Amino acid sequence: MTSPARRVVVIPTYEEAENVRRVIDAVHVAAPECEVLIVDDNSPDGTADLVTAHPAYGTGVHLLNRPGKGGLGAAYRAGFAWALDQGYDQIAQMDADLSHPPERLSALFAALDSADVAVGSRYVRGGGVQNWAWHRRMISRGGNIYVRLVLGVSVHDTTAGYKAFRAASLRTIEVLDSESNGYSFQIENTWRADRRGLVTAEVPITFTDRLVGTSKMSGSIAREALARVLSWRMAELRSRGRR
Ligand SMILES: Nc1nc2c(ncn2[C@@H]2O[C@H](COP(=O)(O)OP(=O)(O)O)[C@@H](O)[C@H]2O)c(=O)[nH]1
Ligand SMILES: [Mg+2]
Repeated sequence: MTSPARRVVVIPTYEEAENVRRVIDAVHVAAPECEVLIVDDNSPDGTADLVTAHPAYGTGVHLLNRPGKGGLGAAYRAGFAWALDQGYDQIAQMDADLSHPPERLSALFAALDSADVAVGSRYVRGGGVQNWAWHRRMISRGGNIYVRLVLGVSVHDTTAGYKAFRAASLRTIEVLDSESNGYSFQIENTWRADRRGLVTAEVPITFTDRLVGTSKMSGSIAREALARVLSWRMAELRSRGRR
């Protein structure tokens, strides 16, 4: 008999004291076998202290403490490096603010039976967005159209932050060598998975805007994404030209 897959979900936090305990507990209710790794960038609001105070700290709950706010991509690289090193078989990622429904975590992991990467998707049948301001909807929709046009990937929700990977998939996409500091990390991995021939499944989810705490989205994060997507495509065209 094969042993069950070891699972972990990596959750980056910056100033998520109001959410961190709730998201950990919601994951443990929805997917009791799944451990949680919080990657905190030394949040001034004491997010990390709430993690170490959790009754499951050291068993089902883990903490990576980083020295300061270094961006979402950097936090995820640190979290994924830890998870790969610890030998988990399946590694998921989600936001701390409960925008990503923990009830869908099991469906994401289950999709890994037949796919290398599972994307929690707002933009397939059955998926959606709730309570999001119109300008965030526009940025998300417009961003996805831009990415699909420029990079030509078939995934509908290329900016999704709710995903699950087989450990081998993270190695195949060389996630630890990704370039993005900010939210373009999500696009970069979707694109790398596509180009390296991995099978990506989209699992419908409803994304609900955070009820508490504030968004860390910024103009510089959006500009980084626009510029990187273009530079990745240019690099591809240049290397095709050389061949
Ligand atoms: N560790 C870390 N987490 C971050 C950073 N920036 C954002 N996050 C986390 O990434 C997740 C998504 O950020 P959020 O502000 O909700 O973005 P939005 O949903 O696009 O408005 C949340 O869990 C944040 O706490 C960062 O620089 N470092
Ligand atoms: Mg959010």
